[in-house]
Amino acid sequence: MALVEINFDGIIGPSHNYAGLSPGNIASANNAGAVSQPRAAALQGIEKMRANLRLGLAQGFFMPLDRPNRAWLAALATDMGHADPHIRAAAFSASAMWAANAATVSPAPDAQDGKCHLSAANLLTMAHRSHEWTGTLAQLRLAFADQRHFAVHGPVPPPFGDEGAANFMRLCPSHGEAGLEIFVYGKSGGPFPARQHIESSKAIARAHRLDPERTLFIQQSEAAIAAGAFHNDVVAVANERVLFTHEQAFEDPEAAYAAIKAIMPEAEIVVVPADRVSLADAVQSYLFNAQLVTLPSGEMALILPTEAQANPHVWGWLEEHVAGNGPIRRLVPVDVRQSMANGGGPACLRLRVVADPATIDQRFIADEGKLDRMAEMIAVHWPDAIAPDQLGDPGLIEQVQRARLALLETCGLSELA
Ligand code: SUG
Repeated sequence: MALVEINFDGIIGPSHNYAGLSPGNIASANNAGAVSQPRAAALQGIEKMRANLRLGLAQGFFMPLDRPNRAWLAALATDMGHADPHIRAAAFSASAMWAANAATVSPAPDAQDGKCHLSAANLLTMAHRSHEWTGTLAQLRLAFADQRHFAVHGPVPPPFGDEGAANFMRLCPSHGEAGLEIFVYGKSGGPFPARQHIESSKAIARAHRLDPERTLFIQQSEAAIAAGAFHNDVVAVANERVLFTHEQAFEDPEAAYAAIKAIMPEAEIVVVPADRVSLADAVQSYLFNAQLVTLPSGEMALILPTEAQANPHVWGWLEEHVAGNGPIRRLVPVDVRQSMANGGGPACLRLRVVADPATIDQRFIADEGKLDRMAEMIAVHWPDAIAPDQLGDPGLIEQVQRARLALLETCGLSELA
């Protein structure tokens, strides 16, 4: 069985808007009240997938969730016509696009039962994300229905926050071999919420039947959270034997590196020093919110937002790294500006699953033809623009619901309706 890394991107939903719903996420706060462009946003996401396919990478996708979430509003004894504005915005958010937050995934070689485990994240720290998991779980159960190969778990119960793979890294000699799983958690007390609680990470490690000898729990630095790294994947990313990290990503970096090396001596830790790239530059440019991938040639590439190219400190450091002997051999900037303006870079938009693609429901696997058909659908149905005061507009709500149903039908996934 050939295990490969497949990136599942969240299709950017037709209700994409800037409501400023995520305290601690600087881009979301700065763009609160701006007019969004859902059609352009979704097409940027499709182009990112297309570019990855052309690099020879395996690509999948997840459908947008049904928004507004009427069941959630009903549980709050309200509806879009009557809800308070912040509840209305939370019900309407397209935040499920950031698929890195959908689940934590432990590939089969790491689990004692030899299955790939996926745990839907509860995302309970942010109201607008706390109701994603029901739709996400339904989709995971469909895509990874083959129980010989996959075990799909529901979310960790409250009050323990879990943000899925955004606070999770895996180091391994190659994707298909047993690896070291690293859970990064935050401690409350700073100016912004610490969204990933250690209790959740430990529960997931147990549910996934991981080997405790090859599992680490590392504390995210409080300075990073305070600087706007609301998820660890804003300041660090791993691929195979390489960890690419900001110097201030972890509360005790030297202890973290030593613990990693003790389990995996061949790990290569590339640290970007704070005197070259400040935490503020890292958060503004999303340099680390990149897809660090192994190309078919065996070389590693960093698929990163164009904002990183525009930041001279960041780009200068990267160019030096590539010119030298560092493990990252190629830089591939992608335009995901609509998502970036809500604090979601290339890495936020994808969930990594290491599996044999043949064991996954093929309706979730991308090829160029499917991407073409999706792009056509999006061009016809996705709203051109959404201003924050439009969120309760019945005409917009109807358009958003119809648009999603049209995409589901195009992908043969109407059963998710
Ligand atoms: O949870 N933004 C998302 C961005 C998630 C990024 N994901 C990762 N780092 N993996 C969040 O903060 C903004 C929504 C708004 O403000 O309307 C938002 O939810």
